[in-house]
Amino acid sequence: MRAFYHDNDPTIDYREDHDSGIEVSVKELNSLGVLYYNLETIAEVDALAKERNYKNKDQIEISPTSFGSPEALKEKLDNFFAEHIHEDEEIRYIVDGEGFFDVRSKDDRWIRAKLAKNDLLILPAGIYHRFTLSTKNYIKALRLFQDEPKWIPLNRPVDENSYRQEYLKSISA
Ligand code: KMT
Ligand code: NI
Repeated sequence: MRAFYHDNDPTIDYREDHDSGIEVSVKELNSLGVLYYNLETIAEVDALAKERNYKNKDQIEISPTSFGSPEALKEKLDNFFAEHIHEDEEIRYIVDGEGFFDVRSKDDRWIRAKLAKNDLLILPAGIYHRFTLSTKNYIKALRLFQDEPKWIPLNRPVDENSYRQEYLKSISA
């Protein structure tokens, strides 16, 4: 995993790294409520899941042939890349491939976490974020959840949302 400020260059394909060269530490991610782990085995993932009361998991694979048609794939990718929040934690463990999770800094800039195999990221409920594939066009990831999958994206702006409000409170403490 490498985290850095996004360069915000609209002339470069969005699947490129967009690395501004300004690195972001795990400590800085933690101050946004974002947790990062590097786990070698599924047993370690299962242990973490148990600790956080996650009872279920599924696997998502995204490649140019996923989701049936190119149109269906594009719709999925567009949804992932639209800035949004969830009312639940978003936990992703990368099994293979790579991808970018972008989260908003306290001053509303994009911080990009480039995740590859064995990286696990936890995004707290209420944080504005988005996801994209890299130019490798391939990721296989585990998604963990407590009961029913509740990953309905609520697109920005949802500033009045109570989970958003709670999140802002949690990072200002
Ligand atoms: C999300 O909610 O943004 C996603 O699930 C992205 C795909 S997980 C690799
Ligand atoms: Ni999301």
